[in-house]
Amino acid sequence: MDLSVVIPVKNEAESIAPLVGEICAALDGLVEYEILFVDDGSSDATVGELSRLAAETPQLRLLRHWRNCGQSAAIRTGVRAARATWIATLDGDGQNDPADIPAMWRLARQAPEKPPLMIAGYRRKRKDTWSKRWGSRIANAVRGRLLADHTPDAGCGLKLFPRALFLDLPHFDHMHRFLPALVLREGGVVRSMGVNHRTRQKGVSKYGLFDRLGVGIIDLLGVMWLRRRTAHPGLLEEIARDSDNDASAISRVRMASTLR
Ligand SMILES: Nc1nc2c(ncn2[C@@H]2O[C@H](COP(=O)(O)OP(=O)(O)O)[C@@H](O)[C@H]2O)c(=O)[nH]1
Ligand SMILES: [Mg+2]
Repeated sequence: MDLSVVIPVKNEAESIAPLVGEICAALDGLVEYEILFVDDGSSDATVGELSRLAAETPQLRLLRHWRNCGQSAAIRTGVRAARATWIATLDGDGQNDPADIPAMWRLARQAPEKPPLMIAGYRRKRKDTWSKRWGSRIANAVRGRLLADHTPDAGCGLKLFPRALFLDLPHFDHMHRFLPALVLREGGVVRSMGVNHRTRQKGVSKYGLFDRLGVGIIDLLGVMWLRRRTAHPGLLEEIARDSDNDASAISRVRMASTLR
């Protein structure tokens, strides 16, 4: 399998069916894929709706947290359960456009295997409220300044990356907002790609402007600390025993790669 599309959802019952249709339309015939929804303790009809769709969509899988653990934990659950080498994430409310995934996929396929690449969506024209757009603009500016992640829209839900890369990253609540900085810390590369963004048609936003501010500052300090406390060995050298010629001799194999 090529690609696992991981979608965290909380109370998105009405948005799911159209989103699944769009994902299939974008990926059918292009890649071998699965769609992994991670329900995070929804109290609406999300699980029923997903079960109904799973019966008619063979590539759809449903994972469920029994209690609400947050968007980052749901993404991690999906990535861990994923069967493909590559992961695409997107929001479950339909604001991200699945039609952007093929371009991201093509870019990923052209890139060398090392260093590992994350492609981050960049919502050129955000279709959110004025307060959310400005809140996000300020958060991205502060984040970019303090973390030097060179990513204009770190919070965009649409991203594509190797599964193994994500699983190497430190995990904490709301780490999904810091993925570019964490990937750079791991020796990876991040490229931003302009993507479409749409108005939420159904359901309500789960995040207000101020509810993330306090903990967001603590997260930012935590990621700054993580980035400072990193040591990379650079080239990895494996020293192998050459048993054919002389049991005590060693042959040095220089692997032209980084540790990752
Ligand atoms: N699994 C999980 N998903 C969540 C949670 N909160 C939000 N989401 C999902 O994360 C995505 C983005 O949330 P949304 O409310 O649209 O945020 P906004 O676009 O910033 O207003 C949507 O798919 C939500 O269903 C949560 O606590 N757990
Ligand atoms: Mg949204």
